[in-house]
Amino acid sequence: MKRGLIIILTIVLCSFSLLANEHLYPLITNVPNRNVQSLNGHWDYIVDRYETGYYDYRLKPSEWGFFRDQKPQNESDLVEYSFEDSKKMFVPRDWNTSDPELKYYEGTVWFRRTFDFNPEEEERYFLYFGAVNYEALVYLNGEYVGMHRGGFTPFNFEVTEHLREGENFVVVKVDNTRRKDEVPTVNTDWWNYGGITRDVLIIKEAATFVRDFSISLVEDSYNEISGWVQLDGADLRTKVTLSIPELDKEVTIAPDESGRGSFSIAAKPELWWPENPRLYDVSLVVDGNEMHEQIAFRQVTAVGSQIHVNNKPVFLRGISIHEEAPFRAGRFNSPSEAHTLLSWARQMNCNFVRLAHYPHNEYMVREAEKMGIMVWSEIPVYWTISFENEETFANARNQLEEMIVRDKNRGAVIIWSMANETPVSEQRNAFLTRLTKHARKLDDSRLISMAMEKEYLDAFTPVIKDPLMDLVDVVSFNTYIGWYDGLPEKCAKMTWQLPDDKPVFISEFGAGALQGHHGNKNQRWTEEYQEELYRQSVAMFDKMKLAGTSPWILMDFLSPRRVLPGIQDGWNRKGLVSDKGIKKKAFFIMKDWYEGKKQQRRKHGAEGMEPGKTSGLY
Ligand code: GCB
Repeated sequence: MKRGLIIILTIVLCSFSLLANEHLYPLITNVPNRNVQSLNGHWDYIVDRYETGYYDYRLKPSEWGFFRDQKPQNESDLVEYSFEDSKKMFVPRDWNTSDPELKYYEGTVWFRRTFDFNPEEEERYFLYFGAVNYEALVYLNGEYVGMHRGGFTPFNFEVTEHLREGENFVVVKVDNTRRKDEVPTVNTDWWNYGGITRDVLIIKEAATFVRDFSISLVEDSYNEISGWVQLDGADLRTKVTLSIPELDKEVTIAPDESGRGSFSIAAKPELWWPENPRLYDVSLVVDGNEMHEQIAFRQVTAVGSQIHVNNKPVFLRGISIHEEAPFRAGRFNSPSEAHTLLSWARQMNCNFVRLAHYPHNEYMVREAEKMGIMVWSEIPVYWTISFENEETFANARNQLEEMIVRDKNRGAVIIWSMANETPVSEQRNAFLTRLTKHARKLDDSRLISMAMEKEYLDAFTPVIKDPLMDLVDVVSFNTYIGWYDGLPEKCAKMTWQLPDDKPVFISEFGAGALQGHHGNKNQRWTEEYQEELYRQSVAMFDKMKLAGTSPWILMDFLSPRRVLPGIQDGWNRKGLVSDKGIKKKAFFIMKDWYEGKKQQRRKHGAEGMEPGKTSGLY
């Protein structure tokens, strides 16, 4: 009886989790360098508060949903919606900042776009979304294509059979309702921006093509490059030619019957460093079709209490960043906006960014790599996720996979982070242990971390006691001494007890200040308070053995938790730069402290320098 129940439960669970994501095609990577037709632009949209476009009046999924994009054929026809006559929104964009009526909206919006297409025989086509927050149901020419959950990672479907000559239409039902068991859960400190927030593309590929590949230096080696290719399509044994012209290397890869082939090349590439972000062009040719990618070769390891990049200790001069656009509210959606944010980080003397609290736009990671900025990338396992729920785990694992699959070739990414400020419990420990093991299985060439919390042994002795410290490569924690925990002067009294067998990283600290609001150093919300907090914090850090810091946060960001009138008005004010792009006083404390760190490293033999090189200012 009991056994029967377990079997039934398992079947129910399995079928339920299958529903979480449907008909997804294995993720195609290196999308910015592929042959694509963009579907970005103006889309028609219908705000559907009651999901009338999905359910019938018996609350059953309707055959006549909005995905059909019906139009009355004559004056007697009854059709109670019209994409044509609805409002238009530029995609990619969050709806909250593109339509004032939708600023606080959480629910369903239907998007439609028509486009002309000429499918070529023999070619294959994939509909690709950079990200949709949160749930996307996708239809092409009136037919259901598939669904995806998770607001910050890419997904794609094969649509070769759905596309037709001439006019086509794609409809996406987007739902950003927060739900307890999702990832993230209902409670966050950021805006729940809904919509098609990243690029929409049709990828065109030959019958057989390289769907994914990996290339990097062999662990511990500086003179061997290795990796694999994954073919997709009709002839999985087709040979692939991989070349790196600047190294004068070429190798022919013979995939097995599953399309997987590995390679190894003796080569000594110039290394990627923050001060010299060297990228190599790599070309992959299958059946005469060529694809390019730009690759950073480097090593990253944890050695005792230090983080080493290319065998030299580095101090991570970081800053935390949300994916919000400079000079306007909302998600950013262009490389130039990513560049502006990263330029501010650069001006602060950063060599590292913590991309919080979810995988950012691929533009951001690629831009950081080009600029020589190292990256921490994380998934939204944030605060009080449903750790006991197996489906929540499957969802988090899927988001982790999509993040790693997309960015595994980005040498700039040196840390995968599993979670942020999650409350210790047996279920949480088990959840994060499984997730971490999975991450290592997917990619054991990077460091693993998660932002933990401190405890106090006594009034002035903070300590990290998280049981998962043993699991991670870098022990990271957030601390708000001087803001949520006393006044800035409290920092001077602290005697930290930190592990010394692993690198220790402060993943957050900070204070709120309204730019332009001035007062004395103990007056909350003034630039002077924030400045004092930073002054006291860096003095405290000077007494600690740290591998780096990433203050919270580069720029003010929207959050519904932040309601104080006249000060917050919906903004988390811990930015070092205001929402208008103006630097606050504390920015310069951090800039100077990081400048000092740079100089120190320079004196003690430049960090991260290639053997034989002498200049090393980064
Ligand atoms: C934290 C969270 C971050 C919040 C920040 C704050 O510890 O990790 O997401 O925004 O504090 O401002 O309170």
